[in-house]
Amino acid sequence: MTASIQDRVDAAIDLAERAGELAMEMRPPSGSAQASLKGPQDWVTEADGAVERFLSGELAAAFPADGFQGEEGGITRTGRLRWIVDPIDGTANFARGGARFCVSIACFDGDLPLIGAIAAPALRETVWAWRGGGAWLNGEAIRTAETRDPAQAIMEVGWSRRSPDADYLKLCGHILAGGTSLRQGGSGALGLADVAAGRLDGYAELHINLWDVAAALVILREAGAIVSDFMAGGGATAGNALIACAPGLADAWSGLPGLPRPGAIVAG
Ligand code: LIP
Repeated sequence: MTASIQDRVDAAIDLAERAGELAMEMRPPSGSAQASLKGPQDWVTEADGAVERFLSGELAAAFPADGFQGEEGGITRTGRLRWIVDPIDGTANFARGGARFCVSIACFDGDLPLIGAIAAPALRETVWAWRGGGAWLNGEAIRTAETRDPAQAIMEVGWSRRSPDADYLKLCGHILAGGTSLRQGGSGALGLADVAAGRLDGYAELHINLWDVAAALVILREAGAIVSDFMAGGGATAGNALIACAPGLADAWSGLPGLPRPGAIVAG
């Protein structure tokens, strides 16, 4: 009997939490980063590789016909249904023993986000969603915030050396000029999950990769967020700029420098 979407939902949640336990066992103590650099301010730890290998093996055993793509190993299997994994999102935090990191697992049908599960073990939280099934935080339904005034909003702007600092500062200046409070937490997946849960009113980044956002895209859709079309223009392979926000702020945050309009609901 072929495995169903529900089987994959159950597996995504279970594996995200089990991978989170593995990450916790391997988390370095608080202090200087115990990691190596893949690029400027782009860290990788032994746990990134170990968690990705764990997830790849478990998913291959459970769903052998599905594809697999991980941040560290790339595309290692192909299939119409494909798993996209960030083994540790928020690696810079994780490498210093911090709590703001997560395991992010997504299942796509081609370029259509179907399932997302994000486990943050140090925060004791798991967020998940599946297309048409709603968005959930530890089993409680979640929705985006009802904020409509930028001067009462909180927005996270993700940062990396993948974009010029001048562009980052220009974007932050525009957001601050509207009276919005800014955050930068080091994990795009957790920032996007916070938008879905109403804890943030928006998340934006000038360049973010598919594995960072893959699980969050369906979670945001099911939670009622307005999200720019990440997959447009080759986002799946080259990454993309992204903004996701509460519906009441989509107009106010349209046209921010370097960002697409947040008017598109997530693909499909
Ligand atoms: C992180 C992304 C985030 C970005 C960070 C970092 P990682 O991914 O989720 O969007 O702002 O600089 O790239 O490297 O922790 O998996």
